[in-house]
Amino acid sequence: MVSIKTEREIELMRETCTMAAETLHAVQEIIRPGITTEDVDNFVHEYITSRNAYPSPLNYHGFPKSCCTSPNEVICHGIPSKKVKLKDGDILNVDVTTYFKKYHGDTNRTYFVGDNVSPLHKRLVRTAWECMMSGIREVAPGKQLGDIGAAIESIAHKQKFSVVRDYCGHGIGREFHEEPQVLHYGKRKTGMTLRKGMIFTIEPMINVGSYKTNLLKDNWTVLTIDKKWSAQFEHTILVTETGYEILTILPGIYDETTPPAPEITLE
Ligand code: EYF
Ligand code: CO
Ligand code: CO
Repeated sequence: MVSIKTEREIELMRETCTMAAETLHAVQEIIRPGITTEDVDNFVHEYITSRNAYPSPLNYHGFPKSCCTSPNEVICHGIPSKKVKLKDGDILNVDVTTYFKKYHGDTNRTYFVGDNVSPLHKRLVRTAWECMMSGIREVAPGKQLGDIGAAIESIAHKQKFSVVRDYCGHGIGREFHEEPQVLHYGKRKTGMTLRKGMIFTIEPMINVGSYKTNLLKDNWTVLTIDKKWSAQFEHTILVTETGYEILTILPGIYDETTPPAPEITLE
């Protein structure tokens, strides 16, 4: 059952989602060569708990940390660790979910570490962002989930990148993960029809090489099967009367007009 949020619930979702977006904005300031992914986790934990909120990943299905940190060939659910030190030229996805006033807000971004990210990996990150935005632009009452997946796939494939199929977006609200599952691939005019008041994430994972995944023995960390790099962006989206509202943007600071690597133009 997909829940249709009331006006009061939407207000509460705006609050938690804004906090998640503010956390990611603050994280940007600490990302540099030499820090560890545990430093990122400590920062996220302190930022969220000092605002009387809770980091949703902590203890979720037993997850041991407050956010996911996924560098380079890690697709998602990377566990922050003092053994993982960031290097100039790396990329790092940080995935933050806040639980505030009983509602979850979920967002992630892929950051450049230092000034020496390769042109290929800059294009990968820019493409992942364009994929997410193209999926978001499909959202409106009467449109179908397959329209979102088809839009994402078409942008990724034009760049000769692949779309991860094993992990997907999800409904969100009182629960971290609710129905529906939001696939990042698919066919237009297929799948569930969108209705005003639905809230879900769109979070495509885009790979340089194969779309296939490899779950590490820790049972959390998801890697690309060929060790080529992967990038991801995520927003929490409300279906409105006429289209969509992105709940995890910071207007004028981080919104539809602020792509990563703006110097790149995609063919
Ligand atoms: C193989 C978890 C991880 N699940 C999802 C638990 O939606 C998320 N990000 O946008 C999301 C974040 C986390 C998460 C953090 C921990 N988990 C459950 C089952 C398998 C798994 O990884
Ligand atoms: Co997330
Ligand atoms: Co999510």
